[in-house]
Amino acid sequence: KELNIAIVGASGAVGQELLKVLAQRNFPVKSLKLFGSERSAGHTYNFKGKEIEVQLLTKTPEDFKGIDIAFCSAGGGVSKDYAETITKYGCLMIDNSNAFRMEKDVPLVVPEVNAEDALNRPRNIISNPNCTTIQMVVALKAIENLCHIKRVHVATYQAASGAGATGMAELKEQAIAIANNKEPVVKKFSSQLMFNLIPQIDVFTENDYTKEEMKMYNETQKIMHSDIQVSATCIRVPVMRAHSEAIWVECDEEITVDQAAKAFVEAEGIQLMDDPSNGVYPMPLFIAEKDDVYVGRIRRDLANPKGLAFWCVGDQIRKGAALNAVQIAEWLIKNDK
Ligand code: 11C
Repeated sequence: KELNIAIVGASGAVGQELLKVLAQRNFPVKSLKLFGSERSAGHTYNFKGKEIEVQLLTKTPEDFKGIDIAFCSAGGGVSKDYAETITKYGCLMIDNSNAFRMEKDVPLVVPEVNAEDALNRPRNIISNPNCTTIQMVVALKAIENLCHIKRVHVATYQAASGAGATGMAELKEQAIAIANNKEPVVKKFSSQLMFNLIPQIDVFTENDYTKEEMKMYNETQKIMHSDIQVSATCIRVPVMRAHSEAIWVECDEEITVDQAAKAFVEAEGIQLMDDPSNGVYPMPLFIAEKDDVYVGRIRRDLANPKGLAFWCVGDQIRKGAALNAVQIAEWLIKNDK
């Protein structure tokens, strides 16, 4: 069956990736409407050889009448403001923002982990988790299948793409400026990112963790239906578009490196890349634009007998956003009869 699709936030980094992913995966698109802000309305984008003009997003529910699925990626404020408009006539909203993720009547879905949650969506909204959470839970699920994970410590190394197309442009402009002995311009990030690390993503909360770090705590529990405790430190790094994570898990029982490696090999959506003595491990430069989550550097945690440490890299715009949203839709096409 072919579907009528909309993309809200078509000009953004994720909107643009959605166009690519839908085309590359030959998603069954009958018609495609693009929506955007005043700034992007009127632009045209190519989809499978056809130029499609971005329409201004307004509060006219009729614009979404007949649309089966709207992929939304225009920020939390827009998602909140327009959810009613989008869903009024039965359109399913697959929302990439943080607007509804923790709401009880909105499923938060990573198909490799909790696809079935997508079937229960009373508001006709499904949330796509934060990118750092998505790649981590794909990897954690493989371990959880072996043995319950009690707690996780994670340090993230997050690419400029997490701050959108303007974040990527700023990193590139800073690199060019520095190479030309000019002062790098800082607009999007709180400090110069090139040649630097910024240990703050999103704002701080009352417990001194950032919102980004608390997303990893709360979203992981919701997706995995687990009491798992996640303590994260999220860092912005001068990498273009794949996020990396150093992860330490503590399970109820001891699991071996071989058991974990086998679980990663067998898991859906994971590529094991783990031959450190030959310099083989995932690196963000080479994982950009790949679909899967890459795992390597698996080892026993020296500081914890029931612990295991590993390294995990995933493309932030793809599996961390656009691809995961499209995979939710693909799963529903197959399973929501
Ligand atoms: C970043 N993870 O890397 C963020 C971007 O809640 O959807 C996505 C924020 C979100 O900056």
